[in-house]
Amino acid sequence: MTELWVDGAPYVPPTPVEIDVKPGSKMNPVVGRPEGVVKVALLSSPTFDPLTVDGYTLTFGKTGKESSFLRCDAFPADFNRDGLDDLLCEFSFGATGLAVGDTSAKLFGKVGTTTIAGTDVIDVRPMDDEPGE
Ligand SMILES: [Ca+2]
Ligand SMILES: [Ca+2]
Repeated sequence: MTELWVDGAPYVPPTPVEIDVKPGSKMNPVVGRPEGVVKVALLSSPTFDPLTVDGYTLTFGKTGKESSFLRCDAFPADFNRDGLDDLLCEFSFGATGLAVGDTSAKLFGKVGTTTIAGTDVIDVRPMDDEPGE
């Protein structure tokens, strides 16, 4: 069996986690304003507690590797009403590499030595087009 090595360590594929760009919105319209903020909820599952993620390892954007992290809420909330508390984090749109016409966004982060990965749809709108929900 061939082992893939990355940066001197065996490659372990990221653990998929569920994320929700703009909780409460399905199409996730985001105005492409450089100073804008994109809210992304990290959704809990029986095997994933977002509070165990080190916020400063979170990257989010077109490829998921963009250093756009701003902050996470201090208090978790249950955004998808499944009884498990989720964590809302904020990212700087200008650093996401996302542009008008992009339809998906990715997120990576670390829990200890485990890499997590999530993706969601996004609808990047021109700056003169205020989005509906
Ligand atoms: Ca959403
Ligand atoms: Ca939840």
